[in-house]
Amino acid sequence: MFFQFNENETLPGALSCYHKYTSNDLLYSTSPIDNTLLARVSCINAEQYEKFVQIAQENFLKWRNIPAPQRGIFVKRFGQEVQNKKGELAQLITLEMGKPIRESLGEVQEIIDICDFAVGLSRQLYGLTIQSERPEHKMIENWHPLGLVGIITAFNFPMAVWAWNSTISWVCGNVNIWKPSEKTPLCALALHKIVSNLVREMNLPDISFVFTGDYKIGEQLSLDKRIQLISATGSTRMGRQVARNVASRLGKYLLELGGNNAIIITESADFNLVIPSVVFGAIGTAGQRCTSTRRLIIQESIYERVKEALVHAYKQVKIGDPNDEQYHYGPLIDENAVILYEKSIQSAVFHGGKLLYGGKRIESSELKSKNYVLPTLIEVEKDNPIVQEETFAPILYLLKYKTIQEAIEINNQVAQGLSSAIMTLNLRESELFTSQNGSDCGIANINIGTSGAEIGGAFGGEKDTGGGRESGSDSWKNYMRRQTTTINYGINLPLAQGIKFEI
Ligand code: UN1
Repeated sequence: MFFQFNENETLPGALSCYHKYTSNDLLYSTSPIDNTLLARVSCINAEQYEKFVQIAQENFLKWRNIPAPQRGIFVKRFGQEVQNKKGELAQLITLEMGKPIRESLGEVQEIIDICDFAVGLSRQLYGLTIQSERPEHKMIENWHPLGLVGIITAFNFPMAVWAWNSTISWVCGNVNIWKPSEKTPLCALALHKIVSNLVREMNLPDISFVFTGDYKIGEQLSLDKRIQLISATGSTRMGRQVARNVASRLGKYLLELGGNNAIIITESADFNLVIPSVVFGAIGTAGQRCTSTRRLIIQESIYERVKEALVHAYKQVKIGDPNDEQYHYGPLIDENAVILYEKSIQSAVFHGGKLLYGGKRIESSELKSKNYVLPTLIEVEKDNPIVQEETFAPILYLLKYKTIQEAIEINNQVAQGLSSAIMTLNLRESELFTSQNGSDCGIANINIGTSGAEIGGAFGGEKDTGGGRESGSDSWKNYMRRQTTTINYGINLPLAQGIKFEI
């Protein structure tokens, strides 16, 4: 495989190298499929941190002077390299993170897609021209690169989320420092190797750095004044800390945090769409997407029918080695995730929830680790406290509603505000759901589920989800600074607001 790392090899621009056995601070990358140790990866130390931030600053001065469309050519080449290695990159995601191979291929496809998007953007970083109130004056808006951008990512999308940020940030003229999840450092190093080879080949400065380590590296980046923007994806707890740190130095941040996503199933819902959307949303990636469906809000007249259809569908779900395409999902990321799954189920039941399906870890000699769990359906009342929690596992809570207003209220009653959906053929319901009186989430879908967003839209959500928008639409504006210029092309100096000043 192309992503083999040699002992003590240092990648250009990276601080990470693969040590077989060392006593330094190490990350242990293990496969959740069978708990084998894949690699020990060294964490960066203080000296390396300093050295590489300084190099990044110097390289930014060169990179920002390369015209944006030429920066786009680099991103285009990067996308092509990723396309050439699509299968191997997907295998690495499945190996290190455990998601089904088809989903890993989808994740790599997201990288290729965002590269295309960023290349197009590299010729479209438009500012406005604005009418001046003064004679012989005009106003224009310029967008300039920010500088250094810190990208903190989670284990569940160990490649694509970095790519949403990095590719757009590159065409905007920034140099990126990536702090990947400590659970998936190899995914980061594999992509970094592609970037490093390419910058060498294209004779460009190093514009990408990987800082491996635990949360302390993220903390250091968020407190570092030299990093103009921190884009962080992960838990709300982590996001709050990053926001506090970055705000204390008045830096910029972009947060994409937890979701607690619901689908409203109305009386008019098309059943052929309902079951596949719900099942993919709830068990895809073993329920470890931030867009995973966690709650179903079902109209009471069709409640029993939906419940029965779901129990029937859940019985068909196959769990096993994620490399084997016959399985719908593989292991959870680690033992800790299984414990959280078990605790959430216990809590749901303790507070009156009724377990309809699943609810336990799978004990089977065919599975090579104990990280595999059954998909779980639990009937709950809307005041069950567990409904407020985001558990990264395939647990789906079923709730009942009477009126569409009540359904929207339940949708919005959680702290998070990432994704939401309604299944309806009724125009009034779908329009209400997507109106200012409807869903309070960043994503509000009609007749599709909550997960699997395309890269072309702005991705992110409100409230505890952090308020940031990444990926498509005009998210690029987060990665640049705006400058307003007023130009006087006349021989007089009229002041704005008609103020008179004579000397
Ligand atoms: C995430 O889980 O952090 O919309 C990102 C989706 C994917 C991205 C999820 N395109 O489900």
